[in-house]
Amino acid sequence: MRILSGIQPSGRLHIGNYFGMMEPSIRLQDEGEAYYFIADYHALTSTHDPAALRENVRNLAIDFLACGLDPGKATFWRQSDVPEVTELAWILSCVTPMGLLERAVSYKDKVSQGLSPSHGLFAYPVLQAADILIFDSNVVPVGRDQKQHLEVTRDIAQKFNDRYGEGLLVIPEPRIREETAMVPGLDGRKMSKSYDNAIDLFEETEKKLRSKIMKIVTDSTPVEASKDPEESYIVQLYRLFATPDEVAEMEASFRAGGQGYGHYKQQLFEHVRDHFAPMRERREALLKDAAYIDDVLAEGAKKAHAQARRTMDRVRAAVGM
Ligand code: AQP
Repeated sequence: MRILSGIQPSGRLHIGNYFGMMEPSIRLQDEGEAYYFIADYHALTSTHDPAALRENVRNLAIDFLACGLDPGKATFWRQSDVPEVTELAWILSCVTPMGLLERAVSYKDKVSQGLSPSHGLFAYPVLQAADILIFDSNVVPVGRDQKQHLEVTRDIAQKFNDRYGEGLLVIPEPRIREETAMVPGLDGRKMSKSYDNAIDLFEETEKKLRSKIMKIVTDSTPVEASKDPEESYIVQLYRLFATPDEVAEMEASFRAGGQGYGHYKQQLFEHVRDHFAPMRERREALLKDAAYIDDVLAEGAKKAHAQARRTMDRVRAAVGM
């Protein structure tokens, strides 16, 4: 089984990225051949400062390694080190119906958030399809926001196979875990950099982390009154970090009343801090080892490149090149 996933170097990572993509990818690296990449071509749709892009790539590599990505098990590279994906994206563009892309909600979302409506942003799902298909990927671990893009990838692969030959491209399956499919942000919408509602994976200080968590939106139920845990973003986030017993205890305490939301936020803060403490420590060490990061990405690029070339030989021959 080949597992593939990518993540954009478009700024600081948040715990939605972690639970939606990074943590499942890290777990899956023991279950098959894992291929994970830093999607810097994709980031060009939103990051236009070259120095910032370089820095984001490096920081993302450090953060992913600190969280447990093991380059001994997984191939880990920078997307632009395998430029063949852009060639495949063009070839796939020629079998992609416009209607398929016009229906993509993510393009409309991003434009409504203020991103410039470039052709790159519109064609983003085709490049994403190329990323996945060039590595003959079987399984793609993602958050729920990527479900439609995965469907687009499957449609494009099928259209290519219908035109040029059954079985030429492997049709991938998304892997979306219900419990972490949509991590809520401070305001209950999907946690996202663009909504300014994110808790960073590595907030600069404990104080900053705590003050972020204290900003989680709550209602005005009085301290002594019973509260509905199902309606609380604090509980939704707590479920990601606490044991089932701890969650049951918090839920019971919500229903019983007698505690203010600040009390529960403090509990959540302690869990988040402790969960990421060992990773934070590894990150400090990695920050001092630039050569190691360069080596990991160079080694990963070599392996990914070899695989991409094999697929491209097959694809070029199939289309008549
Ligand atoms: N809130 C989330 N819950 C679960 N999964 C999430 N992902 C992102 N947010 C959540 C997953 O993270 C992976 C990387 O996605 P990306 O590189 O495309 O980043 P993104 O989705 O663009 O992240 P943001 O913060 O939402 O960025 P902006 O604001 O720029 O759009 C994907 O697997 C995604 O599902």
